[in-house]
Amino acid sequence: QPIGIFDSGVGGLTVAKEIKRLLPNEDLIYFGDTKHLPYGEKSKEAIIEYSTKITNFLLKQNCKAIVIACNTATANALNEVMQSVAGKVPVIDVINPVAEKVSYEIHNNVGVIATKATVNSGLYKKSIRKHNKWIKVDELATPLLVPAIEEGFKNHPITHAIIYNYLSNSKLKNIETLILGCTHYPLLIDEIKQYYGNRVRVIDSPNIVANHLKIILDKYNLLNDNNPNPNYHFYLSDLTKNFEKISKKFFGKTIDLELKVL
Ligand code: DGN
Repeated sequence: QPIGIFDSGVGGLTVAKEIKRLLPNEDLIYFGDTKHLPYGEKSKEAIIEYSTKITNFLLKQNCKAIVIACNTATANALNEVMQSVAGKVPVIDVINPVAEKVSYEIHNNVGVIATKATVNSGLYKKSIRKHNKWIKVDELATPLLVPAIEEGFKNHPITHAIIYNYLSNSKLKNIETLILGCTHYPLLIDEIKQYYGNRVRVIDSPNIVANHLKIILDKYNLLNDNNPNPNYHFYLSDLTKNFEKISKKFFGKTIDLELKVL
């Protein structure tokens, strides 16, 4: 049985890649909702509709676990996704495992950069404070980063200008730790680290999420140890050149992209 992973676009690939690395025997089905990208600008109702439709589709594909590889979908539709799944398979989101780990390991000022819809939900702050109410959490919406990434503007002066503009915001002035609260952002991790030098620790969220998934699959006896040629299948609600380019780079030449409108 495959693991189902979804995001609005290429962002979830940062999580999928880490899952592939830590769980090399697992079949993966990835759904990129490129037709509705970016989620960060959509209403809660729309994000719930997209997320639950994708979840039902992944359940129909017989997925043994669902990974919501999108912060915006987690922040706005986690409860509804859980309802759709109705306990049939585990659901792993990208905010709670990261917030929990950070709240135990970090004891200083934490900054979160994310889409508008994630920041508006306040879920990172709530989730971190649930475990450790002494941590100061500052969240900043950085909506121009996703379009820049989806346009393939890596190592580009426009992206550098956007990063500089956002990270110099006074809200993030005193942080010592930064959470990339959008699964697209690790694609710019080098540029972000370059801005801070050694001053700020940038959390590796995809690694935390993939580890959490591994623990959950193990707990429910769902790990696949004997599958030397795993299958990776990608569904997209709109076939975009950039997705093709980035997914090939991440997963090699053998990936299978299929258009699927839900
Ligand atoms: N990658 C998604 C996230 O983690 O929030 C959002 C990207 C988007 O659709 N704006």
